[in-house]
Amino acid sequence: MAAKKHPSPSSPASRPAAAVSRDTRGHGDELHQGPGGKHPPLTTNQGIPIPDNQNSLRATPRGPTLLEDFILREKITHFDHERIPERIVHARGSAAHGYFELTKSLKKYTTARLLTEVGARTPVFTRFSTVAGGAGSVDTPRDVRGFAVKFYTQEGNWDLVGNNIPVFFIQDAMKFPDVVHSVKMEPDRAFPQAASAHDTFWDFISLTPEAMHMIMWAMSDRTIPRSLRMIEGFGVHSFRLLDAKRNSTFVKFHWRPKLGIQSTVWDEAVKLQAADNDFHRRDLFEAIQNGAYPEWEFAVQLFTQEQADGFPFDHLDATKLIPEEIVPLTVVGRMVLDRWPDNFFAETEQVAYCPANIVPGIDFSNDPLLQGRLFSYLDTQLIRLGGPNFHQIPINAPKCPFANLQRDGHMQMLVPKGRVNYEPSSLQADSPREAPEGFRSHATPANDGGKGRIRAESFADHYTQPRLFYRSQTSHEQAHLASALVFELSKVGTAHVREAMVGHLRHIDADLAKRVADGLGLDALPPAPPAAVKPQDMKPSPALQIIGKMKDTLEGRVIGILIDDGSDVSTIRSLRKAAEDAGATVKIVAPKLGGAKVGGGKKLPADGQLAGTPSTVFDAVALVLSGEGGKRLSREAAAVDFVRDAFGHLKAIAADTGAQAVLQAAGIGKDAGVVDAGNAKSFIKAARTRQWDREPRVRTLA
Ligand code: HDD
Repeated sequence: MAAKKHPSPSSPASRPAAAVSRDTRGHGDELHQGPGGKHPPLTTNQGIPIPDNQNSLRATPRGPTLLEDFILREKITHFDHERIPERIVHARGSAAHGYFELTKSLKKYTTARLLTEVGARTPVFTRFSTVAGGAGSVDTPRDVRGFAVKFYTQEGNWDLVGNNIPVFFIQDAMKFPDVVHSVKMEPDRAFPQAASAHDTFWDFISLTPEAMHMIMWAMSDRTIPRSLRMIEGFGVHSFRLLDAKRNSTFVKFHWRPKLGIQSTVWDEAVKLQAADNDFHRRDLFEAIQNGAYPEWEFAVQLFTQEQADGFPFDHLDATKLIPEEIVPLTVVGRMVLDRWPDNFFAETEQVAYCPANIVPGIDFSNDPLLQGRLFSYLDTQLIRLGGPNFHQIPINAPKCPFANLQRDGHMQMLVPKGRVNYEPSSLQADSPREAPEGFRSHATPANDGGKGRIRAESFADHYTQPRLFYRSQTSHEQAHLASALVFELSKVGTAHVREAMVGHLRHIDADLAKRVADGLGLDALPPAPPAAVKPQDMKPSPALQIIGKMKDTLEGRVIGILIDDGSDVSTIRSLRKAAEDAGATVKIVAPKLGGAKVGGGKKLPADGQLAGTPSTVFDAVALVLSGEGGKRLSREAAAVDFVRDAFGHLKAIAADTGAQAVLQAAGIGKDAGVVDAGNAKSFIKAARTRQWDREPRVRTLA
């Protein structure tokens, strides 16, 4: 029977009963099916060709459906199981493929081939994540960012599972479920999602003095990054490098972004959650698609046991960092991310990192937080990925040969041959045997002191390093940090929790405590809790800043130019050229996506429509408008907000004469960052940084 023309093969309601046929091939034939090509036949997972992917098998044309329909059942069953349990932490992430290249050999310290063969490239898969939110949460909450790198080395997979902060909340893995429970949605009400600003988190923190150093970092602008391409990464713990004789050198691992480190301001991060939930994911995707491959330097801090013994802190305590001024960083390699995954689920979701994945020549330290992690990750992957064979999933499988006698289990993908699945054995010439050159542990002398649930006294100083961090910041960053504490604690309903936190701050810095107490409207400073160790003053470390370290560059940044009908085309052109010459990407924003008729009547298409493309997604903005356009847009809230927010977020603004009406409607006066659009050079200069001096004019900081 000839098929009639229907609007969609999946809308049977539109199909007259007479046109229904048991043989449905042909329905939809006349519909546009996309570009031509060589399409493989659609099959079931058993390879059985499927002739009809539109209709289930029914007893009659109008039902019921038959249980016999194995094609339907297979399709629905698979769909029902499409979600696996998400990660309990770091559920939301974005990842990319790339490579690590060694630029300086560490041969003197380690046998690990990836750290000794200069010029050799090791494939990597790197996943960035937020910690607290679910897989579908937003990209820009105030949160620590995970920075996990899987190196597929010739000697097996090495996973460096770090964060963008060099310290952690707790000293012992025993406390991990508690800190995570406290920060996740509260269990009775299931909110807030992806936010630490609530009672349970601050209740736990206020009762956990060891968390104070991490809290300083978490309340700093480090947790509201501009881009994943602009974050630092840290292995956090001390690890060991082992030479051929198994002599050990301690090492801390660092990643430093080539584009420099950069953050947003808090109001911008909040508004980005509305502007683009996927801001960081999209930014990473677009950079890689455009060939602007994100890159990091890989650096190490190397130190001996003797040096460690002389530190005024215990390097095995993950709440402590080693200032660069005490042990400098040596750059030994670089990582380039140059390929977006083909499939999000298969790769980014199923990748399973584990700090226990380590290669010969590298070893663990005794850090009790690391020791607990060595257990946790494999355990979580077993349930998350459904069984003991998840290492066979392509993204997790080593790229070097691997062989052992582990067998069977859920989802066994390999088909091992032969009789021998045990060792020692003598029956099979190709059965795997021990590798004498394989992974060996450092013969670390047993610690003094007996077995027990004991926290070392050398872990007891909880306030010296938070003080070091706070006092190392620029005054702008100190104000941001104090304001972040006020913001978060203002969301805490329980007065004694707010007060307990301010009490801790008194040990860190008296002025910080006062600023936060003022910001919360406390009448008096609450008492400081007893401190096991009196905090010391360490020499400030400017390396802990962001503002002081930002690169003076526009490379990798995005400039938005707002236009409308009648805009001056030569101004647009010269701004675009100057921005692109400086390494930035330019996006045109207009009231209509189709674009605007610029001078000369030619239509310039837009990259974003004004209502859906606020200035939060740009690093700096320009408004090029005719007198008419300026008047029109001064009555358009999206345009007024565009420029008002850019001003409030301390961005450079270029405006021509026509655009002044919009600036006036937004109440924007002149300052060093508001420049004439005709002067592209001064705009680019202003755009290379944020206008920090403007901040006191636009908001009250604690
Ligand atoms: Fe963890 C995931 C980083 C302490 C238990 N962690 C996870 C991820 C990162 C980190 C980046 C996401 C990996 C990915 O992209 O899939 N975790 C850290 C850092 C820590 C840390 C830098 C401290 C220095 N973690 C930590 C402790 C425990 C865990 C102390 C448990 C005792 N972490 C886990 C986990 C996760 C995880 C529950 C969740 C999903 C996963 O492992 O694969 O096992």
